Amino acid sequence: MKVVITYGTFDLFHIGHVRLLKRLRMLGDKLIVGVSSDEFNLKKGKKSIFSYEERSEIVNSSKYVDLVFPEYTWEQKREDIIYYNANVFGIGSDWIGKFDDLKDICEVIYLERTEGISSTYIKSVLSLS
Ligand code: C2G
Repeated sequence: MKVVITYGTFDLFHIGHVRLLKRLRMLGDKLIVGVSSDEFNLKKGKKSIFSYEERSEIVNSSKYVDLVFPEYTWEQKREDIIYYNANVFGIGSDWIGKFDDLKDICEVIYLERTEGISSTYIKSVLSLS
């Protein structure tokens, strides 16, 4: 059983998120996702529109996702990977190189971001309408 793990805010769930989760799921047999808590979001400098409860329910509704858990800190990844026996850590290419320190306990993969879409872009379009 090959377990893939990833993390993110996943606010205003959009096609970029879907395509990332789909590709990550194809790398293994199970995909587990750490969804950033509202508090951790603020530490990331993000103010999400939807709460952690709503964002995690939306991510969990994806057919590509098997399990969702809260992401509270930058540092919890190593412990999570060990706890969930994850074989692959994957994330979008905007993070390239940032999590190479995890390579001693799992495969680390950066997948191409989907161009032209982001939660920030959606907010900007909505604020203009
Ligand atoms: N993503 C993507 N294409 C986009 C937008 C996002 O592939 N157009 C990917 C990001 O690269 C990330 C995931 O979707 O892998 C979630 O993106 P965000 O919700 O912006 O999360 P982020 O702030 O990158 O959080 O500890 C890691 C952080 O929690 C990652």
